Amino acid sequence: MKALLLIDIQNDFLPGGSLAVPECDAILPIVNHLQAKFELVVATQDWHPANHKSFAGQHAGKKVFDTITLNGMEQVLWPHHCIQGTPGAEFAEALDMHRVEAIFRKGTNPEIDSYSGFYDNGHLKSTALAEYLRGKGVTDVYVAGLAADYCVYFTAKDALQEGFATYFIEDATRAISSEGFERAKEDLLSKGGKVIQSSSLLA
Ligand code: VGL
Ligand code: ZN
Repeated sequence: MKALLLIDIQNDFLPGGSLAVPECDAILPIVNHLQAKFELVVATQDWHPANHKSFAGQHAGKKVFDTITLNGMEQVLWPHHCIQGTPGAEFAEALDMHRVEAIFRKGTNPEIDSYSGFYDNGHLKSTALAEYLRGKGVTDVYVAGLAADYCVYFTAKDALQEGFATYFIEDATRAISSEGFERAKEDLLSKGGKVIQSSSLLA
């Protein structure tokens, strides 16, 4: 059974948002069309408290995109984004949510970032997404959404590690950096993931 995971398609990552991913509005019609091809559609939602330690504003003298060590792990510092209950954290207006059966929120612990829909970045706590998918009989996971080089990539990597056949739908995602996009694809391919185009599903 195939599931489509819609990763973090939220206002703050869209044009005009605080952490806008270049050209990402192009994915919206694609992810809306794709949903009809899946028996199960699930979304993730980046959902940070206002004092989240991934925000550059929480660290005196640091700026956006600096890298620090946070609780023993490398952490990129981001602009404020996807703060719980704010418009920036809402799903994109143009995203069709009718068929989304469950929403997995992540990034709620201020002390640790959480790119993957399955685990925080330290793999300390699970969201139970893997158990949810297995409980639904899912064997194949297709990832789309934002951003390709962070949350989509980390979700796909964990999906592979959890034993799901994993497909990264290249044209249904956009990256923060083009180098990051290439690195993500290469790494997923090396781990047994597949990189596909939406046309192969829509045909
Ligand atoms: C994301 C950076 C920080 C993402 C979330 O959804 O890719 N990136 N928080
Ligand atoms: Zn975030």
